[in-house]
Amino acid sequence: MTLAVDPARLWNRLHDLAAIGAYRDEHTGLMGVNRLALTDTDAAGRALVKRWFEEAGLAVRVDRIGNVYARRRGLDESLAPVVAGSHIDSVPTGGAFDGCLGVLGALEGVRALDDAGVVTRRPIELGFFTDEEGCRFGTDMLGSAVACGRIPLEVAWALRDRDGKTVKEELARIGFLGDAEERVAAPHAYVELHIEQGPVLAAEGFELGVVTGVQAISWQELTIVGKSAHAGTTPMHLRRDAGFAAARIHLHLHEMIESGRYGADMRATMGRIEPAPNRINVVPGRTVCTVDLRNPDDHAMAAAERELAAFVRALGDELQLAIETRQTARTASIAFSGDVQEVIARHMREAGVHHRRIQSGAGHDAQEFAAKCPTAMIFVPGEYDGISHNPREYSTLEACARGATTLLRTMVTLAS
Ligand code: HGY
Ligand code: MN
Ligand code: MN
Repeated sequence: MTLAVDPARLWNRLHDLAAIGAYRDEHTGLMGVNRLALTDTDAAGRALVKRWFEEAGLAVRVDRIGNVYARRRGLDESLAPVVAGSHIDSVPTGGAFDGCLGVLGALEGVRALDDAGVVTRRPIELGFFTDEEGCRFGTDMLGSAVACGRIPLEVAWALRDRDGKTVKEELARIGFLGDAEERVAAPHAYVELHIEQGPVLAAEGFELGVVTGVQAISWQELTIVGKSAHAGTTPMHLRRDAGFAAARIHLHLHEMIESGRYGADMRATMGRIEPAPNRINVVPGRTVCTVDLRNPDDHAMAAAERELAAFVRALGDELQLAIETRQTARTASIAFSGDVQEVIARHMREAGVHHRRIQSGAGHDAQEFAAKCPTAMIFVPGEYDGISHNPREYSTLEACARGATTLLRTMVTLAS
């Protein structure tokens, strides 16, 4: 009997969840998703998925960092579980698939097991992790990093958003400050289904991807302090322009990449640039900006961070500005388990799915579990050049079902 998920059920649930925090995007005119971590919309999404877990007869627990697990009993409850999770929080301009496909795809897999009356030897645990995106409280993979021991619970609880609200206060406010132990015992294995969020699989005509690993991630927040001044009366050489400094840093990042010194795959993003007082006739006296660096090569990443730090120091001296840099996230590149990759690839081969191995450009909760147990991921292709963190994010019903069925069969193999 060949196990498979119900495509329509998965598709309907993806869209039921996407309706929570839905907004009409002014630029694309499309309906996007805005479920920023621990906001009321995230709370509503959490409550809906938690209810779906309960309706599927799973034993649900909420831990102290707000991670939600749903356990399906195995024949031998003493064995370590196979875990399949992802996240349901989104960036403010999100789509229906990022994270949600992995959580709902795993849930549909468990429902298919129930429909088929299959009980696995090992327990299976589904899960969604708190603030994977990291763009409200400043560091990514927050819930899974606490679960796997990279970030201490107290540090995570104390993180503040730009209004000064802490993670702990917000967890309590939305009713997800659970009491279950947040540190996971090592699962037997961890598998995550996710959209590629890049152009490769679709462009090369592959139906699915077996993910080999995740590239290194470095996030920094720079606070540049100069002097606000009159735009008309202040001669250029007397200015301490904190906005100009951010522009110089932004330009330097692109020069670093164009130099090729850090490899062909280096990526840099200045996603946040906030001058103050942000008025047309005032030279910005203060600017907060962020730098997101990505590189599959750890040495090249470290070299790029060193050069950027040296450039920022020299720029501060040149422009007579104080520039404070705070590292807000830093993870090394991760290689996923070859054994788990092979289980995934074998199920793809047996189903006649045209697939390839692929490195992940985005960070994922799986990168944290790779430190605890054999871990790998399955990618489904994204349409429209795999655009993501944008309401145009899209993958087809067939691709999502194919990915979820592969996840299901992989979970069964690992749990048997
Ligand atoms: O930033 C990332 O790579 C992921 O979307 N959190
Ligand atoms: Mn994601
Ligand atoms: Mn994302």
